[in-house]
Amino acid sequence: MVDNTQLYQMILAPPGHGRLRPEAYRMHAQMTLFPPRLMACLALLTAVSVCAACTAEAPPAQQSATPAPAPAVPAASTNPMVMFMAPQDGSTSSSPVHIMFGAEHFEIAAVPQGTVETTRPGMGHYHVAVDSECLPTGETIPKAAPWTHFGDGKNMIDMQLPPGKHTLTVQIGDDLHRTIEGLCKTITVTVQ
Ligand SMILES: [Cu+2]
Repeated sequence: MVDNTQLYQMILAPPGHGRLRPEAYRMHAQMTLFPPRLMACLALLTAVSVCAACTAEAPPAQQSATPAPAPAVPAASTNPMVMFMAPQDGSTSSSPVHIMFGAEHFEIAAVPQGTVETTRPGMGHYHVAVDSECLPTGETIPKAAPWTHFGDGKNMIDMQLPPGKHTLTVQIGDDLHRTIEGLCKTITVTVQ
């Protein structure tokens, strides 16, 4: 026997309860239309197409692996270095000689004002010497001839030189005027 309350609940069933039925029917229909074996085939096809995509993308991956050594070359050239922008090595010029320095992968900066007790990594200033070689690494560059300090951070000077052949040396020193490994360059010029 179904009393009135049960009948009422059957007629006015909660909406959620009502939706379960069509859902179940849809699932049943899917199982009928796409039985597990077909679903397995579809899954396999999907896997094959994914693998095909992998194969298609494989050649670019190999191509990008081939030029990989190329960036290693610029990486090696990131070493700090110093050079003469002018005059050219082996050139002849009249006095005063216009001398200009350049640096790569190193920051040229004026020595800080006041008492300097520490150095700033990767920063320094130019020094030039006439008829003198590079000083050993870590040595303090004398504030005397033949050395000229560019503690203001400048990179050029017009220098009076006697006629004849001269060597010019540019060497970077840190804020305590100590030489840094690899940051020295010597050229030869002839003054008319
Ligand atoms: Cu100095």
